[in-house]
Amino acid sequence: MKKVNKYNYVVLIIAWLCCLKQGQAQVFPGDANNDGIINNLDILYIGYAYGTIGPMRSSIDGTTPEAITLPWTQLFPDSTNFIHADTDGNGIVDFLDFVPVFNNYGLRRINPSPPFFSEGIPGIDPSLRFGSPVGTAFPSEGSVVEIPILLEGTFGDSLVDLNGIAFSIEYDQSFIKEIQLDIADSWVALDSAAFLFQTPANIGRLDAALTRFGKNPVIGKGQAVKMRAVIEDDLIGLLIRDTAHIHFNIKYIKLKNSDFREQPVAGSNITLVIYHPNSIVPIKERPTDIPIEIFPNPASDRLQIISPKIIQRIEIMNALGQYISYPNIKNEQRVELMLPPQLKGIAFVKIYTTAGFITRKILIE
Ligand SMILES: [Ca+2]
Ligand SMILES: [Ca+2]
Repeated sequence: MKKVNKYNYVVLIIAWLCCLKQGQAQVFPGDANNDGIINNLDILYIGYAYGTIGPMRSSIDGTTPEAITLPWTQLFPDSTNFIHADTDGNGIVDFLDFVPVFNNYGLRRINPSPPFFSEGIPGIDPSLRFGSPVGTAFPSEGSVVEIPILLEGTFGDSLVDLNGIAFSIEYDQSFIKEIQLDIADSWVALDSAAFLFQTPANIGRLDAALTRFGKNPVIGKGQAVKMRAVIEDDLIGLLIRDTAHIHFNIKYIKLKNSDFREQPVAGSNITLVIYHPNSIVPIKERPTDIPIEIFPNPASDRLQIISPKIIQRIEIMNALGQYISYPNIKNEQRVELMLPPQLKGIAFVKIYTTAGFITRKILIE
């Protein structure tokens, strides 16, 4: 992100202070929802108004607040005037209007109206949740771990109506070099009519917004974005124990539906286990056909696993792709697992051994 240079920043602050008395009758470049704070929520408003045209403003430098002399005729459903979405003042809401949000990110005018986040209720509202990590089974220094972030209706089986969604990911930054999102396989962006905004994630938090271009909602479920986390290059000095647990949380979610009304969405969290490079037993990331016994099948609350080779790690995935990991299994050939009570129906068990891995389908009653 481009930094505002010191001089511009001072001019901007002075200009904002001068304009305080005018209150609502100002356009603060980048504050597309006119709440006094420039952040990822503004992207949703620019997205919704995308392609709209209206009166130009007099000066269009993208930094200085300007008095509204000629408001636009279009209003957002919350009564905000579309003029705020034309952040650069050139008379059309388009791609360039995202730029002042990047440049002025985090600035506030005096007496902002901080947003209220109505938290979604798991099992009732749609959810924005982490799926199964993809990548090495034992993340260590320099590893790249990809984790899909799924946006789906209640219990993953209903669809979500969306024009845009903003959210933040908070994470423990001690062992993470960077995290980044992409929309390559996103159901929101299948037709390429969507834009992903993200702040650089280097302070334990990433703010993101995914918006459609214009009033152009989509209905669907599944992967909304993919998170890519890169682990620090040198863990030797950082990790005291064999492993560390890194927590990622999805918070501050605001979803706007086809009417640009707010839909509460439940957030989620995930814990990633990373390994000290000296603690990793070489793992064979290839399938094997060694005779591993898994019983009983159907199972109820526990599962026995007996392997002729040493078991290094076990992962269980339910039919919805939700993932449970038992990473701390080491040097055992016989393992008894307690199954979580909420895990019912078809599940997949992946067992990593020193000879390679196997995947088996089981039924949990
Ligand atoms: Ca704002
Ligand atoms: Ca514009």
